[in-house]
Amino acid sequence: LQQKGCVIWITGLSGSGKSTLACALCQALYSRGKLAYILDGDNVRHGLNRDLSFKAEDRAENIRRIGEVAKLFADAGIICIASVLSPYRKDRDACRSLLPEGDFIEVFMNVPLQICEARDPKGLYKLARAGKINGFTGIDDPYEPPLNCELELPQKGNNCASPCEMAEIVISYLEEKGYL
Ligand code: GGZ
Repeated sequence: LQQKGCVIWITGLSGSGKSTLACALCQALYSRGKLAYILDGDNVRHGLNRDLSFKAEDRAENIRRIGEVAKLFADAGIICIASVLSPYRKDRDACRSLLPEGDFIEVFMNVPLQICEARDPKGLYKLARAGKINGFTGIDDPYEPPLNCELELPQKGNNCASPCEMAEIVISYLEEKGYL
């Protein structure tokens, strides 16, 4: 097998750009002839995880299942990109522990709440502020930022980085670590 699998776990608030980065990264990998697959929390919740709500134990189960599926992809030699809000540190760490050392690459989309809320692409922050969604991450449910992630984006002093530029930063990391 030519390709070594791994999991790129993108965490961050709603509206921080996780899905956008996942798409840009997937395209950058395809253009290099590498097989990649995106598991997006929001999408997976329409099928495999359609029985789960946003209460803490259901989020934990959502993340556990996505972590297990991501591991299967990595075992198959595929670069699996998981774009999942995954607000609780212990749930992300449990996914990390499923994989061999180095194969779980945590990418933190470090975008302040204020900016995510201003973007509000789906109008969900507005609904949460109006009390129409309860337990919305960042409003009335916590987000625990990673303490030891492999990458943080956008990088310091580069708030204008485009999704493609951020994808290239991840690509460089993968090259450096021998995954590409
Ligand atoms: C957070 C919510 C909620 C609540 C619906 N809290 O911008 P989006 O829309 O696409 O990202 C959010 C997505 C999060 O799903 P995940 O499966 O990634 O979350 S978790 O890891 O916490 O299980 C948002 C939408 O679902 N959404 N209600 N209450 N985000």
